[in-house]
Amino acid sequence: MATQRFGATDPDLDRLYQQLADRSLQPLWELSGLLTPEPRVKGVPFRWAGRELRELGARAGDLVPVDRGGDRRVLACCNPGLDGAPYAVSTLWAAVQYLRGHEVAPAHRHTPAALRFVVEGKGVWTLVDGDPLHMGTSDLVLTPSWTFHEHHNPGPEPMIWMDVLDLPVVAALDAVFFEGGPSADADTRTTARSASEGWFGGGPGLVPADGPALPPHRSPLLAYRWADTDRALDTLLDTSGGRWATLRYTDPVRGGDVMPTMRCEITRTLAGASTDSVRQTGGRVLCVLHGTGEVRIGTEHFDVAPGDILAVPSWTPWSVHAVEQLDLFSTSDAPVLDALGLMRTENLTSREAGAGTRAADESPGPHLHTPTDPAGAPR
Ligand code: GTQ
Ligand code: FE2
Repeated sequence: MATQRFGATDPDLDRLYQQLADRSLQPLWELSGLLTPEPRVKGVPFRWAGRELRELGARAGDLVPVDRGGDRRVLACCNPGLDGAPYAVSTLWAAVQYLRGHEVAPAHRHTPAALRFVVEGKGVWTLVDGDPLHMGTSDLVLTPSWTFHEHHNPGPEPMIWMDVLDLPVVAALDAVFFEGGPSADADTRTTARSASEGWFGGGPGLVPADGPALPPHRSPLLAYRWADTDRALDTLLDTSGGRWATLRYTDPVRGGDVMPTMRCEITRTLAGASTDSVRQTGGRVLCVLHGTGEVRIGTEHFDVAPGDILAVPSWTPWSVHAVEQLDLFSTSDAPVLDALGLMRTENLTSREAGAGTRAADESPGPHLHTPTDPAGAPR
């Protein structure tokens, strides 16, 4: 595509504009929309209904073999504001993957990192560099950048789950690499406990004194089990006395985010309670795990049910209003913004209410500050 040619009534200036365009140059003074007062966000608040994702996933299971296109039977959530790009928000891929009974999605690896979150069903094993990780109901399973992964469904029942990848970020950096790999032997794919959990999933605050070398850029623990998450949420709510609480999934040894590009959190909101309305820079994808209620994103209000996937674009306020107790899994690109000093957060509820006037029963859960948060950033 040729460089845009600007026009001017002054013939000398017009000639300059022609010369600039001929040399692939543009005058900044004619350009607009670059340094905007606030982020100009193209992605829109959106919800993909869990019921439809299940139906369409199953339909794809009937019609499409697993090997067509990227070795995976995946339906990508495409934000309608993103000009057809297959991304849920500008920085995150979100999708559902459907694997029929006795199917195998073959081994491959790529520089974009992935995570799997299981809303319902169980029985698939994901092998990550050969380590078999069971995908149980409500579990979080990681496949970090450049790790080989393959999905095996040895049982008769189909299974569907959500994938989130940092693909848009890696693609924007022109750093996408992909290669196929050999699939593992059948007898190594269904062990009860992965090596990753054997080493690093021993228990709260317990890590091996002489364990294997830590991978430099991500958590050595690759599966986060629902029994632990559920118990931790109850304990946190009980301790804080709040009506909602958020847990962050972390590297059990170093305490940071599970992967360098994606932050995983889960928010439990008690029946009848509402979370604060907050916004932050960077995109977020939500997945409803349990319960019903309303998720508000910008000016949109979505009545949600388990399996729903929602897009929260950058700098867009969002909040949860639980009818039944509501568990909401969340992935954001916050580690990227933190690392680059670009994270800004704003709590619109406490700003409206003024400091100290918030009702006691609406007090938020404890805030987890990351060490890289700039001290001066609004929160
Ligand atoms: O399961 O390996 O949703 O490679 C997109 C790309 C899932 C996967 C996706 C992938 C995978
Ligand atoms: Fe993959």
